Amino acid sequence: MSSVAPFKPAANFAKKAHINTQAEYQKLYESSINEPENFWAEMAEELHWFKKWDKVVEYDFRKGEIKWFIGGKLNVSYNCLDRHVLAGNGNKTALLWEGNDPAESKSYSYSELLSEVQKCANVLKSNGIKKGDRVCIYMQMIPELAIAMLACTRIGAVHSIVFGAFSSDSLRDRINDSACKMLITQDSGVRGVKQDIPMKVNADTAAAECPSIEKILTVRRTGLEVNMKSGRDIYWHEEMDAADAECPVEEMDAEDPLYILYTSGSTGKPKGVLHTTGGYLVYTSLTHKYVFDYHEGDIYWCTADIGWVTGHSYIVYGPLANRAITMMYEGVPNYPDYGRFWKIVEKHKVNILYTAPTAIRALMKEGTSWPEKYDLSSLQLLGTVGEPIKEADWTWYNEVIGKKRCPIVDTWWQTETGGILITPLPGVTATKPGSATIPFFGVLPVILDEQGNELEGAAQGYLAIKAAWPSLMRTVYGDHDRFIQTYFARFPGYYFTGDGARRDEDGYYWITGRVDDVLNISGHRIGTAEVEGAIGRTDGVAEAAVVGFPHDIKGQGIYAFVTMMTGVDADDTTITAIENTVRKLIGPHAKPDKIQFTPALPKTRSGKIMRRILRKIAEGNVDQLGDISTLADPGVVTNLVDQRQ
Ligand code: 7RM
Repeated sequence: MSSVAPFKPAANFAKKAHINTQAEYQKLYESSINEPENFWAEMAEELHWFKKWDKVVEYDFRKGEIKWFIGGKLNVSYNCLDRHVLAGNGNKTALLWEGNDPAESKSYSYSELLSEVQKCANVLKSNGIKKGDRVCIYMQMIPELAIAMLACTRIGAVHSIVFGAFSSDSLRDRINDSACKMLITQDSGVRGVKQDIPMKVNADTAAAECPSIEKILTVRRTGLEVNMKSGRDIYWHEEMDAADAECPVEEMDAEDPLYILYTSGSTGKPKGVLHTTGGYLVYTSLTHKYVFDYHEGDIYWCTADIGWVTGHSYIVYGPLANRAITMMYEGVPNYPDYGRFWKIVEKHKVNILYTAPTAIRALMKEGTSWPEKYDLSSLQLLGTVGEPIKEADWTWYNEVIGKKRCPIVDTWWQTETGGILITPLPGVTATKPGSATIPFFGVLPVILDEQGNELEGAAQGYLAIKAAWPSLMRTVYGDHDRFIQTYFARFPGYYFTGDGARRDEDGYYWITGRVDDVLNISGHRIGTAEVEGAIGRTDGVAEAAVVGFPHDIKGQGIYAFVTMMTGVDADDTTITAIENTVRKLIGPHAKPDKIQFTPALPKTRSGKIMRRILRKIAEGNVDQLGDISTLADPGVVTNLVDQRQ
């Protein structure tokens, strides 16, 4: 829990914000909860519909049935492009692209993007893709990725994007799960120091075991010579050159599938999260406008990769539906050096920056000299997503990057939720470092106890959502029963998030982490995130991950894996310091039983700590580590096992 007083939005920020009084937020929130049909009908009017819906919403969580804007007809590409061009805004910038190489950047106006998307849609069509067909996209962060997505939506094809760092095996499994007909990729990719990520080679390896793939469309990014199989493989530039520049849009039903995105569950194979058309676009555009307080002309940069949901909703669909200027970056935060993010902010005069705590920690570890080299005065608003942010990291972001001028929106959501559910509204909500604060319009979070009782007031328990919102996933592709079992069975009548949360006396939500990470130490419920936050506030500590292990007396003991800042060595006094900090910030019951220092934590390529592996190591089951292929650096594990306490 934060010890500092809440941070009120700066007066000059609040003055120009879309929503800037508590009364206004309250009024809108209440109407969204009390009269959801009226509220969402009004919000949906912001989009273009070929045909209005007959009914706003119908759902039954027990059956996993969710429908929004029933009978409505619209098209995502039309809403993101044509609509703006037809309104006379074709010359306005849509997409800014910054290459991995600092000398490379590009920009597309709305007209230019529309013309590329139409050509690409024709390429898909002439290669046999029809409405409802699945198209797998396996690319790095290049403009053609966004163009391909929008082209799919134009003709009603369903995209399934596989993050560009996944192996060919993962790619194969995802293609096969949804029987994709086409695979779109690039010759090879550049990302940080990596200059030849073998995208087409991986695509070929995967496709060899994917009977559904009829065509592979390859963008030439690096010029690397790749194998082109005749009859199957086609080049993007050749097809685009030959394609007609006009492609009419398909009128889609609001509930027609828009995309599939695979996400890992706690067990088993990845789930194909399915999102549909109308509700998703209404919700992502609305949240993008209000959470980031987007105003015309603002330069908006979400640093996520489009291979994850954050990139889908908040690089491409939400921003483009709002006619925003959205930036896409091909590289990594530390290439060619730790100043790159700040150099990009200065170069493009970025106003809104949305990134992840893991990136903040990585940059913070290198000290303040990097951000100090650059002019960050264009920044007006900062955002975070993906995991709870520690107070020290929040403070660094606020002071060193935002110069205490920029509100920070800590946005809680999931692949499954499609859009941001718990977040401050930057012109209104006083923030508390580490809290995602309050629900967005139409979102009714509840805290449940073990038996599924709703807890009132300040409380801690399971985070569930009591009513449907428009961008909630509709099914697990090909396995509706798994959808029901995973999200609606544990607490009937609610959507269960899989997260634990605490609500404080002001009604603010504090995400404590996945519930499989909640520890029970001598009957005390302790969030691993809480202990990690405390350890992280010890001098010299860069990052910590905490898991449980079986303990004879306490039931569960606390095992902490700790990484020190670059150049800081851990010794016995560090252990004492950590124990003292934990005791002081949480209580003696949260003191780690074991502390293992490690040069690095095992992380997925999206930066999430793989606790499953740490738990096995902590439990001593080092022969049961399971699949470690999704780790960014599998080598980390050997060291962890060797140094086990
Ligand atoms: C957007 C995204 C979802 C899980 C979720 C949480 C954790 C995400 C926050 C957060 C604390 C946040 N989708 N999470 N945002 N925890 N504060 N602001 O990350 O599907 O990849 O992950 O991430 O545990 O359940 S995701």
